[in-house]
Amino acid sequence: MLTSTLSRLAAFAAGLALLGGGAAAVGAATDATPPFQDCLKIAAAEAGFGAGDMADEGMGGEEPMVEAVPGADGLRSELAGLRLAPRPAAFATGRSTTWRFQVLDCDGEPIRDFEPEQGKLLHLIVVRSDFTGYQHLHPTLGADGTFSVDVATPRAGHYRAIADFVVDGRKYVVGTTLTAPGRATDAPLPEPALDASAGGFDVELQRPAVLEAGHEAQLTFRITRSGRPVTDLEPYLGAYGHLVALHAPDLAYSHVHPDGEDRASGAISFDVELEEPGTYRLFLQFQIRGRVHTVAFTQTVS
Ligand SMILES: [Cu+2]
Repeated sequence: MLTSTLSRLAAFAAGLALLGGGAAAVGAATDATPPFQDCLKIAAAEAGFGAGDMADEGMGGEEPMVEAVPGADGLRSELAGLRLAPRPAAFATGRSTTWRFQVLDCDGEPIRDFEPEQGKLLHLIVVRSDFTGYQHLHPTLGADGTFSVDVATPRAGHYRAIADFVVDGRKYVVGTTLTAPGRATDAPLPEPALDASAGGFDVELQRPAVLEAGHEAQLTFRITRSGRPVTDLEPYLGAYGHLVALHAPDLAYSHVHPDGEDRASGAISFDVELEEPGTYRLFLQFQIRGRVHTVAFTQTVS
């Protein structure tokens, strides 16, 4: 125990020494330090960005697809030169708290040049460790590069905050854990199902008989009200439906690309490729008459 603490302290000291060296270098020769875009570009290439799987992903889609940096699953706060830097916040159980954070570049400076995706600079998903309390939020970016957003923590426990954004043509997903104090217990994940309801709407999931990890599959959600297909789906953030897939139990985040909709029959389709076998919770959001509804499905991938 003591040894590991000591070695961690040593590693920390070494890190500090490195930081000090970097700062000295910056001071000595400003020209030698590339602007943060170059630094991030190099870090992304080192992480494997642009190494190939763009070709098949880009085919057939109508919208230009932004390629994600490898490892963009929200499981880490640092990714390819970027770092999610949360401000300390005292979350109170049972209410909302304003949370502030920055995204720091290679030089530790807050990034301000976010490229809007689906009309927003940054998409933030917040969900409790047991996949309850799902929130899809759009934090406001201040002039100093600080984002702020009201986050609800209805129950005590740990919440994962996952930020999805585009910088310099690359998609990044980083995450951190927010804690609401108190005694916390996790509810078991609901059993896999093909039906879910919210706000008076029933949603049926149509999928291939087997979902295989690493293989693309089409998922179609059919929305009905009182047994009749809805015909009044409205665009929400530039699409008729938004789908987020989170892997259990680690809450790893997957991107899902919309594949079209049939408004006359209330159906929304997605091309989904889930990389890891296991259990997933899928969160679908759609808008009808100005209101956004969220339904969730548990699904198993072999
Ligand atoms: Cu969003």
